[in-house]
Amino acid sequence: MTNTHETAAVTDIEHEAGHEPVTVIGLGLMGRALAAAFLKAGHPTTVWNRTPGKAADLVAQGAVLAPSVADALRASPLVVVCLGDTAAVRETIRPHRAELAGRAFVNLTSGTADEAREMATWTTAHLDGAIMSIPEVIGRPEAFLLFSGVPEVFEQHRDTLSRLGGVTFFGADPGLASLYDVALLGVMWGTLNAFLHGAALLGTAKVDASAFAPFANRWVSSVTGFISAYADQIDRGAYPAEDATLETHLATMKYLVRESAAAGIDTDWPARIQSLAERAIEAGHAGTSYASLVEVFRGRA
Ligand code: FVH
Repeated sequence: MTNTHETAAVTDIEHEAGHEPVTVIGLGLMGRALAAAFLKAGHPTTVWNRTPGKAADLVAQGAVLAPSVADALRASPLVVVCLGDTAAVRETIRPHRAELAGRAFVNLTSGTADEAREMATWTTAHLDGAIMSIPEVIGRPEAFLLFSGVPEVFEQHRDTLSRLGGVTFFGADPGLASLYDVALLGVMWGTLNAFLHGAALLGTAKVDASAFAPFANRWVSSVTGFISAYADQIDRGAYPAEDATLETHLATMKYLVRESAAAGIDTDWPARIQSLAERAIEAGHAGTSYASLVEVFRGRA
């Protein structure tokens, strides 16, 4: 077996040459996109998938299909895993974790922060990552990926990982990339739910969703400005109502609930928005800014 120092030296040489070998385990929609991006960038790429037939296109492009997980792990100094969930990673990788010694193990499977921290105990060279993009854009500049874990491992493999898209490293806590991931997905679902609710509401007046979309997009772009201003208030722990008080927001929220009820569409979403604001106001935040709602989410209001 190659020792850690030899593997590290080999990795350095190949890294400098810009084409270190990579193994991709998991060839679902995302795994295939990851492997294709590495291949396109000229990295010798070994792949493994539970259902081997999914490797056919990649093999045609030059990938090597490993006959077993252990062979796939042994093939490269950098191993990227992208499976359906953490249970699949445990089932697939943990029995072979001895093979991870001397290799960088990068888990791009979605999971919780604690799951990432547990996986970090399998090997000394672990990174956990979150992919904030769809398969179609992987390998393009608009794709972005978040990482945390062993800083030296990230630095050593940064260029190779950058073949997938823009990369950001959040430091040594292996759970932090996953925490960012779920927080950002929450932003996505909250925004999309609001859009879908609005589309349903306007649909009752025979307005097409595609007519609503440009206005929604323009408004979301304004809301990004609110996010930056409120982030500063949250960090300062002070919520001066520089734009509107929470009480003013609440009065308008009630229209959204009433309009939804009048239109005969589901009122659950706006009623929840209203209820969050009411809880903050009951806790004394009537005259503060919308950002004071963070105290409700923190469980303090
Ligand atoms: N697709 C996307 O847009 C999102 C973007 C953000 C990040 N996610 C995460 O990426 C992980 C994989 O997602 P995916 O879209 O590639 O998922 P599938 O196409 O369903 O492929 C799943 C692969 O996992 C293999 N697999 C599942 N269970 C097992 C198991 N018990 N043992 C071994 N392999 C397993 C599956 O194998 P097979 O069904 O082809 O044999 C696929 O390779 C995911 O965490 C997303 O949240 C993607």
